[in-house]
Amino acid sequence: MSCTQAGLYKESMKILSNNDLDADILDWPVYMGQALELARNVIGTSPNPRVGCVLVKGSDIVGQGWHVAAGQDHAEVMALKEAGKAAESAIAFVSLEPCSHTGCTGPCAEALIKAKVAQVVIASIDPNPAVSGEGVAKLEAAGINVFHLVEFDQAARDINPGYFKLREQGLPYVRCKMAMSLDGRTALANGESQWITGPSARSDVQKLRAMSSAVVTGIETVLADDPSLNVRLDELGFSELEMARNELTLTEQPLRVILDSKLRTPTDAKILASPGLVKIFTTAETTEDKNLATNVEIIVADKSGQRVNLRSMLESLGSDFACTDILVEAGATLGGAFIQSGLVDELILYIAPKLLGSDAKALLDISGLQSMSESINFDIVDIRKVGNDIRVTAKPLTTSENH
Ligand code: AOF
Ligand code: ZN
Repeated sequence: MSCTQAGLYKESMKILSNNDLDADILDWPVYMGQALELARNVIGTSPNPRVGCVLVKGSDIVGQGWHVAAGQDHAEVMALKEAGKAAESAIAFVSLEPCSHTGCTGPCAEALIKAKVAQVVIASIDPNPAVSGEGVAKLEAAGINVFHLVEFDQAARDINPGYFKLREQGLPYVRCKMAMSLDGRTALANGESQWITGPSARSDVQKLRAMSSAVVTGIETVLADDPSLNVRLDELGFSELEMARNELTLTEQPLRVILDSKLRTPTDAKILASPGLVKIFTTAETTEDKNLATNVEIIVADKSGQRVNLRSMLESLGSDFACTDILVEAGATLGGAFIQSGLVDELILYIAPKLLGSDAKALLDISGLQSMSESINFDIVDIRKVGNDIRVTAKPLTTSENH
């Protein structure tokens, strides 16, 4: 269910479209745009949402804040700390409904009430059931009017696609990254494949990893390429400011996940040796004789044939490990399986300006398509040049959008 649908709102909260804005509040979209921009300051705050807050008094911004990492101050609290006494009678613009619960930190709705802000303007309702609508209710019960700038709703949700999808559908948001030559090939027939793309594209992939809660790969990739799949700070290409803002996010590696039905991961694989937690999903009957390090956990997964059931593996990453954003970095077989099962939300394709020829391996193993009407169709949402390569971001069309 979309959070803009009825049911979650308290009756008194005002839903404002840009066309409804009176002359004295015509600048509200500007401030909300700034709150959203602050939310984007940090690459990821998994499992928490990225949130930004701007406190405005008259035409002055008296405080700004954003959530830095789980366990740290929420955006509103950072902004209130900056504003101090000036927060009194200010308007708070927040990209997400202020929270009403005590989690790792106290309720932002109460902090705003205590600071005596005049009004609160939000871009989206928090889908967290511990909050959803309650933050608004708390503020209104204290006599603070809450407005929802509805035109910002989608943009606010797009800042945290995994956070919203996990709460609303029980599944994390899945990005599938692949790299290929201009003729759609990934590796020579002898398996030689590394470094199809240039250094800028590889640094871009580091950012994708840094914004993910987990990086998922298959045993075939582990055996063929022996990747680490970790975030390497020197390859991120961040400025000093970006480094400082992301310090806390970057201290933790994303979870690395190997789908390994027969439990063939070598004990000396690089992915196991680099810092961070590794989860191996398997369907093997016995897991006892594997002598793995303490950072590695073997999980006996639901089966789909002889393989790990991808949907229930994703559900488990969401519910057991609070993963909101998944990056699949796999080969043709697992990549194809993810796409064919409709579990990919975004395909991120790097295209290197080279031809590998028809003996080289194809991008994806997708078989069984009999006619054009069975093709898997996408909407291209972004194309850009990254170094000498091209990056295409595409979202699969649903069946109804296809026809
Ligand atoms: C806000 N502002 O900046 C964020 C919010 O464990 P905690 O205390 O950090 O709470 C996490 C929950 O708080 C998260 O699931 C979401 O509901 C909300 N996040 N809320 O008012 C913020 N990051
Ligand atoms: Zn909060």
